[in-house]
Amino acid sequence: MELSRASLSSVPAASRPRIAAPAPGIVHLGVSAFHRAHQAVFTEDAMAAAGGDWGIVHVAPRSPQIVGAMRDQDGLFSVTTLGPDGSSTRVIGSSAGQILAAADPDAVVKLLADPAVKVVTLTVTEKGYRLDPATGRLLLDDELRADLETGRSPRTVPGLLIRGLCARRRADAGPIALVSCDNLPANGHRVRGLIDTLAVAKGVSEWVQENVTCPGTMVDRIVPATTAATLDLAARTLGVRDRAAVNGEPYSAWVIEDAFPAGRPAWDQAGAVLTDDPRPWETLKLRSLNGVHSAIAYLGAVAGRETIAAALELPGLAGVLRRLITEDIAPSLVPPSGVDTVAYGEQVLTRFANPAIEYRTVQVAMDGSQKLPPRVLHTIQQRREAGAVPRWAALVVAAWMRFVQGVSDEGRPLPLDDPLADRIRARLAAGPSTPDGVVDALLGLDTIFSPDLAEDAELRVVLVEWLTALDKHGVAATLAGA
Ligand code: CS2
Repeated sequence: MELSRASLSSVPAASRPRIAAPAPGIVHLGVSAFHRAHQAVFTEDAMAAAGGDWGIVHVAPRSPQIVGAMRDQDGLFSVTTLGPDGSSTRVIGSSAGQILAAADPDAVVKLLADPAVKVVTLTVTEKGYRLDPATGRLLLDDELRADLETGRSPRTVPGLLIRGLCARRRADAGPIALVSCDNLPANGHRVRGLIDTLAVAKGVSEWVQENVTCPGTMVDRIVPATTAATLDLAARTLGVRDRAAVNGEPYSAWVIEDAFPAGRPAWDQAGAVLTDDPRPWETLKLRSLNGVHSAIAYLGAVAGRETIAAALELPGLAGVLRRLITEDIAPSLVPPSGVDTVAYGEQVLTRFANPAIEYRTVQVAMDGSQKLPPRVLHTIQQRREAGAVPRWAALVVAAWMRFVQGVSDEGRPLPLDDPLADRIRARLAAGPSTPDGVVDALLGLDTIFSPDLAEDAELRVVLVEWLTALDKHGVAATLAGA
């Protein structure tokens, strides 16, 4: 039997949704596994605690499978929490509709102009915003230009948003909050910059200034991609098949800037922290969690380790990561008051070691061109401005430079899944394959490395040293000798 409203009576009572089918109040763009295990759960819990019409209309930009699965299941899906000593599964009922934007972009535009919709949340990954990773400025490429300048249905996320806002203005549907739930630095500010630029292009700046807010957020839960094992475990626990099942770690956190002009769910009653400035949390999390995750991913993938937890067992790696956190990351930031960066880093390492979470190193390694700046390069930049040489953060960059060459220490191919893959390959092919040649070729990618970093001779020396060690001795011996 398949999961659906009709089959819910066969699901164990403790796993059933905590709310009845809600009326829509939120549009969510990007129906990722992470979203389903994070904002969808917080929103269900908020409605269970305090009511409100905050059902989520799920909009997938271009993934027919998830829209099909959720439609077949009346919007229901399950989240399995995987602890080191056992798991629990619950069905989430906060979805109030599902749309495939690629098939029906006008339906999305119409929805954004509906006065019942008061909040838009987004998990479209770093690259979905079309921002230059080094500067945060909007990249007006041909596709986005066509969304802005022609009457065709929008194909990009920024195009959908601005078209929806223009329709909302015409419909006089009232104010709205656009909430990025992606790991972008100062995500609220970046979305604000993006929307303001588009609003100027469309001549709607005044309305957008008065009616649209872009609250910043820090989002956190480790949610690996769904596999056949995820689906099997959900089916065994629920007694029905769930094609939209996800799994994640027990830890979950959400810090949200409280700037919602038309109201919001009582997320605070579901464990989220509402604040006037989430940025200290964002910086802490991006550099100390995501930066360390990327470090393990590049070193682990090159060393031939499949998962993050398996990579963490590489002799010497945990010690290197502790030095990265203590010597480079902690001095690069001011943590939220009452939080100690080194203690936070220890907690992160414990979370990464959870053996029940099978997060593949190559999944975290993807999109490095987008991830490196906020996760690692901002740490390096800050330390260089303070006159220090952040050796361990430089090792992470060298490991990325080693990874993008596409072959592991054991000679196996490594996937380069990155929006800049062609440029990265072209630069590598144009120069010598020596450590010096590779470092120079990649530092020349100006959408990743700011001029300050690209022209930093002292940093270059450390990168060449690390890359030489990785090339000559491999990851295992480099870590052992570090
Ligand atoms: C990960 C993140 O895939 C990745 O790049 O670093 O998805 C990470 O698991 C989450 O941000 C944790 O909150």
